[in-house]
Amino acid sequence: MQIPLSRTAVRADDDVMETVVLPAVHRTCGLVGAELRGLDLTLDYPDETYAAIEQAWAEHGVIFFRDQHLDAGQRERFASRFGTIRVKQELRKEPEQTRAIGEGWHTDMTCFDEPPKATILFAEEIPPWGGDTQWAGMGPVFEALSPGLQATLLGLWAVHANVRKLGLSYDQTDPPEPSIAEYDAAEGPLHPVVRLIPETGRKVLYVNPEFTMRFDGWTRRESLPLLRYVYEFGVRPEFVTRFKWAPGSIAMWDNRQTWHFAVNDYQGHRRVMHRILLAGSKPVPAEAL
Ligand SMILES: O=C(O)CCC(=O)C(=O)O
Ligand SMILES: [Fe+2]
Repeated sequence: MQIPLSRTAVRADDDVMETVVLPAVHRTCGLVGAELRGLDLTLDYPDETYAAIEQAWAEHGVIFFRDQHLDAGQRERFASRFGTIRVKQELRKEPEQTRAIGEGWHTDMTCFDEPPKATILFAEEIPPWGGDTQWAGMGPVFEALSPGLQATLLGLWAVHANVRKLGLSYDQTDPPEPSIAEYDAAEGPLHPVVRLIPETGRKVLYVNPEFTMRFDGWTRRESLPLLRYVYEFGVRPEFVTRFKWAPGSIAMWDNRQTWHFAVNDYQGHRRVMHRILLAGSKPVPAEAL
């Protein structure tokens, strides 16, 4: 059923507003993800509407909109409501390309001291089947660990891969296999293993399979068994939501508290997305209890 739009939504050049329109929030799974309905994102809304979107976003980790056909200017205008745009790019996989960006569980760019706060993906062209994306919620994952393991992780920091890793993943649309030697060659920033989400006060696990190399003060060999444990635990189905795209779909994920995985199962078909990254800040460590 189509939810009627409130008359309070106005075109960008109209300064008349009456009452506030709020999105309807529908969880996509029990622990992570929500679809927001009832808004037309080509319109400008009062601040309260964006505050409601932000609240749902912080709470659910990743939010989705459907049937929003925005042009480049409208995409930027929408994204700017939530922060400073750091990167704008097209994410395109052509029918003859076999590799895809993000086909492994990861958080975007934790190889930076200040990893992006969020990523927004706008779907333009979607293959006839496949090409879904999955997200795992690191708040629910941390909360489901034992108090003993939570306490251990709360005291730790982790070394993430050097920024050169970024080139392999993001500079090319069809990246070659990363070389283990290059992956291990240089170390990058230190991030807390458990970070705080200030808006909700939530503690979230902040290591990820793509960029985290080892715990600070531990060797990689010592770190891997525990890292592998949380990587396996973190993608249990109850922590994961999966989104089926259509042209006009939007996913925006809080890159501080989710991992994502682009499912590369549409060989021979084109997929075109527009991607905007919002600037982040140095992760705030969660305090030990
Ligand atoms: O294409 C996708 O679904 C997600 C790709 C990805 O990892 C990203 O945009 O950061
Ligand atoms: Fe990504």
